[in-house]
Amino acid sequence: RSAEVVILGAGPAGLVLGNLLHRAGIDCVVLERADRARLHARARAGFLAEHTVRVLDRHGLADGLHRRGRPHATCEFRTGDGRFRLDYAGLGRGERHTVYPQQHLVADLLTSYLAAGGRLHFATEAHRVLDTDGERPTVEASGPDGRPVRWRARYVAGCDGRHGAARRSLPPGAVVHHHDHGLSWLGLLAEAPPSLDAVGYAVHEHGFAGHMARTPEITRYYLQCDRGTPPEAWSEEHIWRELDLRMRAAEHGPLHRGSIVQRTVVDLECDVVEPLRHGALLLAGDAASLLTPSAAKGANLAVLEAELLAAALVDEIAHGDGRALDGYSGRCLEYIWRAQEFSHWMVRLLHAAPTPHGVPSSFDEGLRRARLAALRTSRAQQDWFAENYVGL
Ligand code: RFL
Repeated sequence: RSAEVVILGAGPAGLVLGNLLHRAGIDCVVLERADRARLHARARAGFLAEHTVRVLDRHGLADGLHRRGRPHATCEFRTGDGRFRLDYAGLGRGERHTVYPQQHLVADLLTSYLAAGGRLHFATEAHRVLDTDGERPTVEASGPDGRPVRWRARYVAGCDGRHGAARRSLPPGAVVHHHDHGLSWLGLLAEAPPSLDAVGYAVHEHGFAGHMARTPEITRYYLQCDRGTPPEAWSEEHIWRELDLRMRAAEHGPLHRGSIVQRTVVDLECDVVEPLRHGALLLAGDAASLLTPSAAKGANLAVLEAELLAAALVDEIAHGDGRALDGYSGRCLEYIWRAQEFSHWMVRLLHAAPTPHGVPSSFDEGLRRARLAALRTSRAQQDWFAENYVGL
């Protein structure tokens, strides 16, 4: 089997790329390990930057998002010293987020791609990409029945996340810059309406707690937990008690409780692959760079990179102009490192660095307090925050 471009993974990166290539008349196919029902159910990100919305708008992929997404532009920080709010649409570049659950975006992108006649194979797992330096690289995969399938391509776009086949197929020259913050968050979805009209970031001696709206019925919460905590370790009662305590509900108002319908432990790790191009293998999205969820950058970068990669591949394949493809890695890496830097700063704003014996040093704790104080009191710092929080 063959296609000009074989795209691994039907997440935001792979599906934006697939939609754009298919519309430009480039022969492509998407191979996706999961089935369609699983993709529709996989709740992850929710905060889309204005740049992301502009990209999706430009290509007629934003109908669902405009119908059902909601604008969002406030965050609230809670500590032992009280709380303060930043209305970031009035700061920095004056940009806001659109809250639209990632699984809804993925469903829209899938519908649009398939309706336009795009080729996609569900329940098909890529194992390896071979001959990335040759004329016709090959993807070894297995289909829904488990039988091996081989796809030949001119280019392979690795949009299959951090544990996908693209990462496994990197040549020895690829560098993966990795950082582990040594911190973990229990990520929760509660069947409950949002408890405040803002993203809530709470810093407490028990650890960080976060609140992020998703839909009127579903809210995401995060609770910092010890590394290695199994997702099921805490009872629902214990979870709500910790959320109440860390979000200081007694002081600032109760949280709307509901059943916990999803739990994942996220280790706050991040990495960047450099470069993003290895011959005919090109990386985008989490396959290119993993970010912590601290600043909601991952899905936004995935969309940005997919648009750049689509334009570069169209230039190369349809017009024989390889300049944009040659520049793809360098261009994306500038955005990636900026996003990594801001996400890193967010982690340091919300946590003191852990030490080998677990307790953060009082010095690091002092720095964390100073960061938050600067954000509360300095307009320049608030503008910088707003620009980086929503921008790319
Ligand atoms: P995805 O979405 O992981 O899609 C990759 C797809 O590839 C498939 N796959 C394979 N297919 C074939 N063969 C293989 N060998 C394969 N291996 C994997 C997978 O089934 C999947 O369908 O990657 P993509 O497209 O790069 O998109 C990245 C985003 O999903 C990710 O960065 C965000 O979800 C990160 N993130 C957030 N980003 C934001 O911008 N805003 C947020 O508010 C936000 N919240 C979050 C998040 C990530 C979270 N998790 C998962 C840690 C909240 C959470 C809890």
